[in-house]
Amino acid sequence: SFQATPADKFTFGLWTVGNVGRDPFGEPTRTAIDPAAILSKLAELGAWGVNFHDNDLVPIDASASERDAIVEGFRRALQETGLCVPMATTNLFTDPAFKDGAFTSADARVRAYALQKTMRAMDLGAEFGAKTYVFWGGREGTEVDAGGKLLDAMSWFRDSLNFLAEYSEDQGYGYKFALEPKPNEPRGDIFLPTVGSALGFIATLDKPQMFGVNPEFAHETMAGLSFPHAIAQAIDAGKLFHVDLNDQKMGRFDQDLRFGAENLKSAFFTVYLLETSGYDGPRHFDAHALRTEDEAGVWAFARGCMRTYLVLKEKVRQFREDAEIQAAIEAYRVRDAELEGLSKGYSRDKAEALKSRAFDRGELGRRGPGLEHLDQLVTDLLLGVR
Ligand code: 3MF
Ligand code: MG
Ligand code: MG
Ligand code: MG
Repeated sequence: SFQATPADKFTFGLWTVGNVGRDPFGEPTRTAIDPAAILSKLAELGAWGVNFHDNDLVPIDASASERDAIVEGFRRALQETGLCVPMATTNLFTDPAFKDGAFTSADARVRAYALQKTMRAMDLGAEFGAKTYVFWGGREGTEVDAGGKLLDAMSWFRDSLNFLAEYSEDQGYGYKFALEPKPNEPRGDIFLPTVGSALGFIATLDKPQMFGVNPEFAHETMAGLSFPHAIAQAIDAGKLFHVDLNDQKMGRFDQDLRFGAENLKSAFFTVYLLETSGYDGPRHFDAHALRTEDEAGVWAFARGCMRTYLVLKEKVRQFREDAEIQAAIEAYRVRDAELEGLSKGYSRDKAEALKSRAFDRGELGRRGPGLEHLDQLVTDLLLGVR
């Protein structure tokens, strides 16, 4: 029936179903939905949890008593709906103070304020039991490189993340941090633009084991890259700490489309990787209803994200049980125990054996791997005619 249940671990950001349809050229097309109302609808649709930026919940200029009242109300709504808060994050992009970056601002005061705001947001997330803390460096970037901060920006970013990792440990929060790469928008060029860049940067941090990535389908696609390839590399590195599911046409502005709306085959291989790799984290949707939609459209969007995921999960099951598909995959691989032994784990003998081995290059080049056949089987499966 493809009806979501909490066991599916679907989560939405308050900012996603709460999106009011503002864009750079137009005013909001919907009125804001109260967080408590969002929670009860998400629970009714079978979601498991919600995530938020500090200011999705508590306005940036709220007084201490306003904050406490909001937190109390939200806690009640969570109890009533049974939803959890597995992830939290900071809004370091909306306020004009962050217009030229937060952790990578050339203004030391902004960098210090970004640390203060993030520590307070980590406190807020911890109050609700969040265990993953996401860093999307939305304003960490430039349009103008003449300011000469490209190298400084990397060390400022590193210093901030090292500081916040220590803060988490000092407070006993137990956060795992997930860096979310994006190539551009809202900045002309955003630092750490892809999953690969983020993985490279993590290796330079003081406590790299505390850091992983939060890849987003739309972001890798905006960069012209393959999302399944990106998450495969993250999984291989043991760094897939969270995932932002949505969709996107390549080469466009940031669209945040409903999961599966545009690139069904990549969505299928995304679900395949998440479901077969042991990934145990939230299946988080970071997307929003089209600006054309009213509130009914918002809930159709949310239901659609989860439904498509579950349909694709069922397709993954069929894919793995389909004898013809599995035979085509097996036929694609040429196994050779002797050569595989020689190719792995260097020794001088193996090197000599490989160097003196005769290979039939012509034969290697002539072999047809059967990928057209295999890919059509997958197409048939996804089109529902298998
Ligand atoms: C922007 C994004 C962000 C991040 C969020 C952290 C507003 O394109 O994807 O959403 O996902 O800040 O979770
Ligand atoms: Mg995004
Ligand atoms: Mg987006
Ligand atoms: Mg995102």
